Amino acid sequence: MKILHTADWHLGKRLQEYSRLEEQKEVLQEIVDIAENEDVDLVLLAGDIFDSFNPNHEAVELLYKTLKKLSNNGQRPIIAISGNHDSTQFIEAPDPLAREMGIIFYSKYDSLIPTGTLDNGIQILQSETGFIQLKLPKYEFPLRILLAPYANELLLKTYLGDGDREKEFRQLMASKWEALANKYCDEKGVNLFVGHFFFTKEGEAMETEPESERPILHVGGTQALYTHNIPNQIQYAALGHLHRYHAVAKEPCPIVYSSSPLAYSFSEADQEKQVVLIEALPGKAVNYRPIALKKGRPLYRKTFHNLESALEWLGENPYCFVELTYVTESAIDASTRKALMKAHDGIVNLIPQIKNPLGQENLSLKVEDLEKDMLSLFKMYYQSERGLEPNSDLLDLFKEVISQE
Ligand SMILES: [Mn+2]
Repeated sequence: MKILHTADWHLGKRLQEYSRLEEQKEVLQEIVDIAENEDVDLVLLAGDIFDSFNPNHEAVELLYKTLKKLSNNGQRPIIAISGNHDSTQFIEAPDPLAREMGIIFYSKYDSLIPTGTLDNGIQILQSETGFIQLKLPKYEFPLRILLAPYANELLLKTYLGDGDREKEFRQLMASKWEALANKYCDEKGVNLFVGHFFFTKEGEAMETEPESERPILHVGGTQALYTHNIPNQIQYAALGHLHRYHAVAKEPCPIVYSSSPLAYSFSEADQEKQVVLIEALPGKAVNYRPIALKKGRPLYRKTFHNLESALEWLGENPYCFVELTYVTESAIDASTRKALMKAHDGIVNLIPQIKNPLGQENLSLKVEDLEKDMLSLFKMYYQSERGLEPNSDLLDLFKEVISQE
């Protein structure tokens, strides 16, 4: 049985003022093509389907059109869970209609997927909250999936006490998963886990989440789950949340972040984006391999010391987004700025890096500085950050801002 694992589509996400919708269309078509070429039996979409709770209609349309194609008009089941960027209500809303096409949305811990046979012959044999057992017409053996959409504190507050909430959270999730696995997951079927959480090996230094991925609501601290919280019966854990491809652990099974299909922030500039193809049979270790995605504009962080080399590179790399650092004696003058911006339509940030900055290297405030007025403090701050004095226009603007309540 072939399973395709993808996550973190973040449909509707922008890079500052730049829309990514056309790139999202292209890369999702690339994923559809992979599913077709590889003759995939099932797709797992591990959360952060949209970038916001209120996605715009282009993003919504892109999701539904893509899932229709990805499901091969209902022949290839898709299991999609919500992430921390998704509205649980919104994700599950089309479920009754989508389920008829073998597309199952799951976002709430108290939701129960109805059992029965769908039009496409897929049987939903058993279900419980956070669990589904399927049978695909092509295979004799059943497929069990633990469903672990992102759970915020509001969803879980009724279950958690006032003690060590993070530990309680882990125990709550682990015991639920263990109970489900013990009840349903034996070696006569394929057993999978799909989740949207931050997983780490217990005791290992914690990798920081990308800034945009830090949940707004935590269950105590960082809300990390441990890889050993995944039950032993599970053969592959398909995760979403971290945007880089990352096989977190091999025990008790491969626990893998597939990566987002596009680089969504400059902290992802050097990452290759992928989907994961898994081959699974009952009672055996799975085979899995990442498949690189090529579509979309790559993101680069580049530093230049003169205009000529910057223009040359920009000319050679028209199809990308770039955060351009320009090393200069003072500020970037207007004609240089204009020449750079004219040369490329994807300069997202233009950052001056001042050589040999004047004055002190770091801003270190003394007690007497606290007596100073706001304008003097702003000048000190600006000088320490940029290495030069703020010009009169900027100071006027600052005065105007602080004069308003
Ligand atoms: Mn996420």
